[in-house]
Formats: sequence, structure tokens, C-alpha cells
Amino acid sequence: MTDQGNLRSLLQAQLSGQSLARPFYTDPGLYQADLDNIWYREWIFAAPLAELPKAGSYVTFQLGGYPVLVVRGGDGEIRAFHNTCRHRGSRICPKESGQATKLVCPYHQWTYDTNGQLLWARDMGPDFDMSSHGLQPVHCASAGGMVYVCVARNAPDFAPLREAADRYAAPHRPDELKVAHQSRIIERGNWKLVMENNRECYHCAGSHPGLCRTFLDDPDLFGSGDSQGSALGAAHVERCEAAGLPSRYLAPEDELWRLVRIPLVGETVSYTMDGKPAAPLLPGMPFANAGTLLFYHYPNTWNHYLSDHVLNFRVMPVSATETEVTTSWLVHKDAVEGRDYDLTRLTEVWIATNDEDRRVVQENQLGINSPAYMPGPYSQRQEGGVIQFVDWYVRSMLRGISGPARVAAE
Ligand code: 3BY
Ligand code: FES
Ligand code: FE
Repeated sequence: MTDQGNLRSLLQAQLSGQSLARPFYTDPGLYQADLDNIWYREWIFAAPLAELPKAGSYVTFQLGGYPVLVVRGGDGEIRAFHNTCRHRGSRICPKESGQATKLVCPYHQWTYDTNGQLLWARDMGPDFDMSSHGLQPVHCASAGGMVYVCVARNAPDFAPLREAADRYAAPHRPDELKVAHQSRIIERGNWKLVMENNRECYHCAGSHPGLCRTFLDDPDLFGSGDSQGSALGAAHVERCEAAGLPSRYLAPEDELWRLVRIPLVGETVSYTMDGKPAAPLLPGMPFANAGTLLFYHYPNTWNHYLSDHVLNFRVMPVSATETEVTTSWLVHKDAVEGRDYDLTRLTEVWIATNDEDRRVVQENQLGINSPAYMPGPYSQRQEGGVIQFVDWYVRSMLRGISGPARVAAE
């Protein structure tokens, strides 16, 4: 069902403003097409910079079929490699994260330095060339305190994102943050359902009692396009910009990513049950009631930069109907748990929100699995962000299948 001709007809038959046809959410062949045409071409959020604080800090993850390793070298540079040994291919780092001075393959102990060079391989004979058996590099870059990778041979231009995200995130001091907590959950739903759900708050009043204490359920603030449609949003942007906080809606033409700072409910300042701060004010922030800097980047991340902490969300596809969501809570590195912040207070709202979202996504998937499912209309008012995401997805897939043969690194 998913040869290129069929896929093209399915994509072309897709009506803007309606949810996708069932195979887009259920079919393993289409899942593979998503990997080939989106996940193996775009920049993918891998880890917060704060997770790689010193030389030898590393993080590993599975990007579709590719095990990937991100490591900070002795020179301080962060690099990414395919996590597959140049001997017989074993994964080199089986752990999800850690600290290493050298990368030793667990199978036959071939040993690489943190720059990916092969340092040692036992009994390979006099003609063996160490220098041509280094780890295979993966494109790696950071923006706004977030490390991204791209497994394509030619990665898309990262410069516009880096410039924008670095500038907007700077007052939150992304290179002075530490990971206070991380959670990893599996949602039994297609990755697009996870992203669609995040791009609207039509479901928020019904699902997120904790989050709604502080997050404004107003589609004009965070949907598609400029948030200046909301007078509250416009006033917030003006006040923050005047205090030196980059806040104005900013996105490239295709809205592959979007930055905008929006207010929270009333006098609340953070995602806590009482709306009061969860951690000390980040040192670059002029005031506490700066709301949240919203930043998403397709296909796999949305983020909140608050005045006292930063939340990074990483979405990774696992199968046609399973998606991993990793959440990182970041606070200033000098803040001490128990003295300056309480972990429960810091994390309880989004732990609950993630779980509530997991449930709605799973129910969404179960209903779509029904042969009776038909694409339904999005609310133009409430689901502009979903329409924009789905349109982006259809365009990206069409571009992918009509472009040159797949260029992902072998
Ligand atoms: O995380 C977000 O971006 C918000 C929270 C609820 C829905 N979404 C618009
Ligand atoms: Fe890595 Fe043999 S597979 S040392
Ligand atoms: Fe939600």
C-alpha cells in the first residue's frame, strides 16, 4: 500500500483542515516513509546542553533505525556519531547517558576517543589502518541550549534557527542550566498524534486541570501565526521586549519552528499548582512574570522557557503506534534541591500533564484504529496550529518523495 505512487495519491488526496487518513497513523510502511522523508532529513532535537556538562558526558538514543551517540569531547565540542562500532557493528554505548574518558566497545574492546578517532584495536595486523576506522559522524549543532542532530548526508541550513533560538533563549542562560529531573514515557500513539495534540489547547480545559491554573487556554496566543491577535499577548510582548527580552513571534515562512513569548494566567509566574515560582529567578531575567517563551521545532520538540526554569520535550518515534516522550526540567546550576527548589513542586504539573496527554493520545489512536474512522474537520479557531502542522507534514512528505533519492548516511 505504500509504494511511492500510492503514497503520493494519499498525500494529494489529503484535504487541508481535516485530520489525516487512517494509514498515516497506523501503517508500518507509512511509518517507514515518515522516517525516510522527515526524520532522516530534518534536524532532530537530541538532548539539552545541560545533559552534556563536561568532557566525556554522553547521551545515546534511537532515531528510527539509527542508534546515535552524542558526546562532549576533551576540547569542549559536542559531536554526534553513529553508535555502531567500526569493527563488527556492535553498539558502543549501551547506556542512555553517562560519563566516559574513552568509548570502549563492549564486544572486542575497540577503543575510541571522544572525538571519534579509533585509539586501540587488538591484533588487527600490521596493515590495519586505525585512522580510517573512526566513528561515523552525524551532523550536530546546538541552538537555544538544545543539541540537535541530523543523519542526512546534507543537513538543512541550521544558521537561522541557531541565531534566533540563541537570541531568544539567552536571558534564560541555557549554558548555566542543570537537569533537575527527567522523565521518559511511552505513548501508544503515532508520533503525529503526539505533535498534533501539542499544537492545540482545544483539549486543555477537559484534560489539564493542573496546567490550566497557569496556562492560558487561548488559541490566539499559541496557535498558528502571530499571537498579536490577542491584546493580552501583544501587551505582554511589548512589556518583555521593552525590558530586553526577545519575545515577538518569529518563525520561518513554512513555520518549521516558532518562537513567541506569551503571558500566563493572571499573576502566576510558573507551572506550579499555586502559580508561584518553583525555583530561583534565572539570572538573565528582568522579572518573574515573563510568562513562557514557547518554542517548537518539527518534527520532534516543543519547549517552555520560564523565568525560573526551562522545559525541553523530546519526541521520538518508536513504531507506527508508539512514541517516546522525554521531558527535561532545567534549573540554574547553582540552585540546590531542597534549599532553592522542591522537586515535586517543580515537576508535578507537567508530570500530570504528560500523563493526561498520553491518555488522550492513546484514546485518539485506538479510535483511529477502527475501520470506521474517517478524517474529521479541525476547528479553524482552536486548531490552527494542528492545521499548520499537518499541512507542513503533507508538504514535507511530498517534497521528500519527489526529491532526489534518499540521502541519509549509510
Ligand atoms: O505545551 C504546549 O505547547 C501547550 C500546553 C498545552 C497545549 N499546548 C499548546
Ligand atoms: Fe566493536 Fe568488535 S564489534 S570491538
Ligand atoms: Fe495537552
